[in-house]
Amino acid sequence: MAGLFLSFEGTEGAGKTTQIDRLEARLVRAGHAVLRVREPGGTEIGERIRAVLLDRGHTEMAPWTELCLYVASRAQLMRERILPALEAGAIVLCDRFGDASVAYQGGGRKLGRGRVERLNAWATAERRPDRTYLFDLDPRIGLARIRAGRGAASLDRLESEALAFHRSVRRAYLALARKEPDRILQLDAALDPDQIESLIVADLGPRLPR
Ligand code: Z5A
Repeated sequence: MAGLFLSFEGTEGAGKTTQIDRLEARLVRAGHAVLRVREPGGTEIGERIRAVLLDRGHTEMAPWTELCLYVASRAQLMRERILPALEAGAIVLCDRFGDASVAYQGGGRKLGRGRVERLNAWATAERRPDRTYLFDLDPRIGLARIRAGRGAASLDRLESEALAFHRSVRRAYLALARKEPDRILQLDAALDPDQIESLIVADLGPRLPR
């Protein structure tokens, strides 16, 4: 399939949105067709699922319910927006994708990597990102960045989990990066934003459509 599918992953406050903003602007300036989406969400149905998932009042949500909702949002996003954009030759910038379910639900909620990966394959028509940028950061630093930016009262349901949960998520992401070094580029998210941008641009250059 034509097009280029890029995903951006990592724990909270690691700087994904900051870098996607910069990359999107750079690619559009260079004349590329770009689709930018986020997970959960990115479609009308997905944004409604997102509201259910991140609602701090939903403390009773079972881990399997949580996983199925993330995967449902992904299935919709894939069919409605990502696959058509790739078929049209666009560069897709996706703020989180299937690896997030492996890390958060497989690792953080302890549902197991293999089962989450099988669900992901089914929901995404087995189309995986061509390249994934993993922003690795001590969760204490990431959560402090979010509190400084938004205030502690605005943390969503997942962000409000205990530090041990966020550490499990980080370990699961690092295990994925070790397992798939050809797809996943691990970045030190404690670096300065300009340095991180340079690393991404250098890596992406040879992969861009001419
Ligand atoms: N989730 C899941 O459990 N399972 C799944 O399958 C999927 C998701 C797909 C979605 O939240 C939640 O759903 C997420 C995972 C879970 N939850 N948690 N917890 P979201 O979409 O609302 O948020 P997010 O994806 O976690 O993004 P974020 O936390 O808002 O952070 P970010 O995009 O990585 O960072 P940022 O907004 O670019 O930067 C945060 C702050 O740090 C900001 O003030 C920046 O100015 C600053 N910043 C950025 N870069 C730097 C550097 N390099 N140095 C210093 N400061 C920086």
